[in-house]
Amino acid sequence: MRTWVAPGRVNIIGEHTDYNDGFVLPIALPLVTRCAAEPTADGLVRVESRQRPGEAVRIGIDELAEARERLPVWARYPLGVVAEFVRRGHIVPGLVLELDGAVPIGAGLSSSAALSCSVAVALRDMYAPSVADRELIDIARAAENDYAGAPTGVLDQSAAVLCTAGHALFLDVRRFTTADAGYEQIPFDLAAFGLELLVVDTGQPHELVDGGYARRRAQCAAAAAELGVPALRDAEAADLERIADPVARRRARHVITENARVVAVAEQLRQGADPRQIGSVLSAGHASLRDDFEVSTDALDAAVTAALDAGAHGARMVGGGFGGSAIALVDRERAEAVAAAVGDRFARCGFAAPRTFVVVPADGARREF
Ligand code: GAF
Repeated sequence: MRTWVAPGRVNIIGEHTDYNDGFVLPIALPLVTRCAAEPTADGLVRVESRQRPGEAVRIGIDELAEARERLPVWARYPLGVVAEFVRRGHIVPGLVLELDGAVPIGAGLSSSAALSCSVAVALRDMYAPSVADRELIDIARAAENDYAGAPTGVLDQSAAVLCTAGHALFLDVRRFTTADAGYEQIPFDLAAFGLELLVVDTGQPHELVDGGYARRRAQCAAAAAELGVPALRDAEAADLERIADPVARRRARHVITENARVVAVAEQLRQGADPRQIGSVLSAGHASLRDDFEVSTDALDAAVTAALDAGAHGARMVGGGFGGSAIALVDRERAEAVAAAVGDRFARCGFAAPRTFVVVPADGARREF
C-alpha cells in the first residue's frame, strides 16, 4: 500500500470570510491524517479508520451515490470524496483505504479537511492525475458539503492542499475559485524572531454540522442581498448603516473588518515585519468574532484573555467557533508560562484542562511513501 497525508490547519487571520468570497491566511499543521490506499478492480471501496475500530465499511462504487444516509457519519467524508470523483466522470475501478487521523477531532483544526484531502490526493494519484489542485480542493469541499452535510467554505481544503512549510497561505477566495489565481505563499518564520505559535485546544468540541455555522452563512448572504452586492467581500464599512437588522449589521461588520485585517497582516508579513506587530490585529479579530459574529465561547474567551494577560502578543479563537481551539503568539521564552496561565485560568473557571502545543507551518497534502 502507498500512503498519502493531508494536514490540519490554523488560520492566522480571516475567519468566516471564505464563504463571503473574501481573504484568508492559514498555515498547515504538522498534524496530519494518513491515508494508506491500494487500487483494486472489484468495483468496491473498503474503508477503515484506526479511530473507528470495528466500523469498517465495504460498499459498491455504483451504490455510493444513493448510500449516503445509511453510512456512518465518519465514513461519509472519505466515501464522499470517492463519490465526487465518480460523479465528475472519473473512472474508479475499486480501492482499499486505511485511515489514521492525528488531527484532533472537533478541535477546530480541520480534521475533516485533513481526512477528505488525504483521500482526494490518493485518488488523484491513483486514478485521475489530470485533476489540478483547484479541482481537487473543490472535490474535497463538495464531498464535505454535499455528502457529509457540513456546509464549509474552501478555507480548510485549500489550506490542506496548498500550504507549504515555513509559509502562511494568503488566499483571495474569489480569485482562486473563479480564476485559479490569487494565492501566495508568504514567509512566516516565527523562530527567526524568537516567537512561537501556541495552540490551545479547549476540549469543547466544535461541530460544523450543527446549525450555528449554517445560520451565520445565511445571515451573511442575506446582508449581502440587502446591500445589493454579490457577497460581503464587495461591501464597505460605509454600507453598514444600510443594513436594517442590527444582528445582520454586526455579522457584516465582522466580515468587512476581518477582510481588512487579513490584508493588513498579509502586507506586514510580506514586508518582513516583526510578527509581534500583527499581534494586536489577531486580538482584534477575536473581539470581532466574539462580539459581532458571536461564535466564541466562554472557554475560548478565557484562553485568549489568559494568554494576553500572561504576555502573549496576540491571541484569537480559530476556525468556525462554538468550541474548538485558540492560538496565541508568544515569545519563545514565555510559551510555557502562557500555557500554564491558560491552564490555571481554566481550572479557576471550572473548565476541563486544555491541551496546549506549539505549531510551525508545515506542508500541504502529499504522497508520503
Ligand atoms: C470552518 C469552515 F469549514 C471554513 O470553511 C471556514 O468558514 C471556517 O470555519 C471559519 O473561518 O472551518
